[in-house]
Amino acid sequence: MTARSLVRSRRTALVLSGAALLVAATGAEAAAPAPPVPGVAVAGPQAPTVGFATPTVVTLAGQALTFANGDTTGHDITSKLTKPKKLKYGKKYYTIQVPLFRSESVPAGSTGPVVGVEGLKPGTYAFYCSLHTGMTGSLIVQPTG
Ligand SMILES: [Cu+2]
Repeated sequence: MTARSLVRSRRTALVLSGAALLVAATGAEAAAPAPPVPGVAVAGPQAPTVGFATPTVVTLAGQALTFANGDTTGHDITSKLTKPKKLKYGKKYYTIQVPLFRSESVPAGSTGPVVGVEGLKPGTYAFYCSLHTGMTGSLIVQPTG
């Protein structure tokens, strides 16, 4: 082996080990779990005037959403989109429209679940407070993995 070919093979070895490091780093990044997503919507003081403290809320698909009301009056979270729901009354069936997701009216200083969020597909969903329709926001459901 000449001196020149020895230098060349050492260089090749260095480049290869660099590539191995790069692959290892990329692999570690891909294996890292998705960052946690808050899953909490918040109303703060003066919410009927200033709106939700979290006008944009983010969850992962399948994740629950909690509504925390830090205001001095009750609020809720109601989706703008509705879905049909069949009801039987006597012998007849009726179809009514219900929100895709909603919370009960949450009293001041309390928290409550926003029912129906876990079943949402990834996407962006507009919501409002049915007691103060000027309070509006967006829920972004992110895909998992
Ligand atoms: Cu409200």
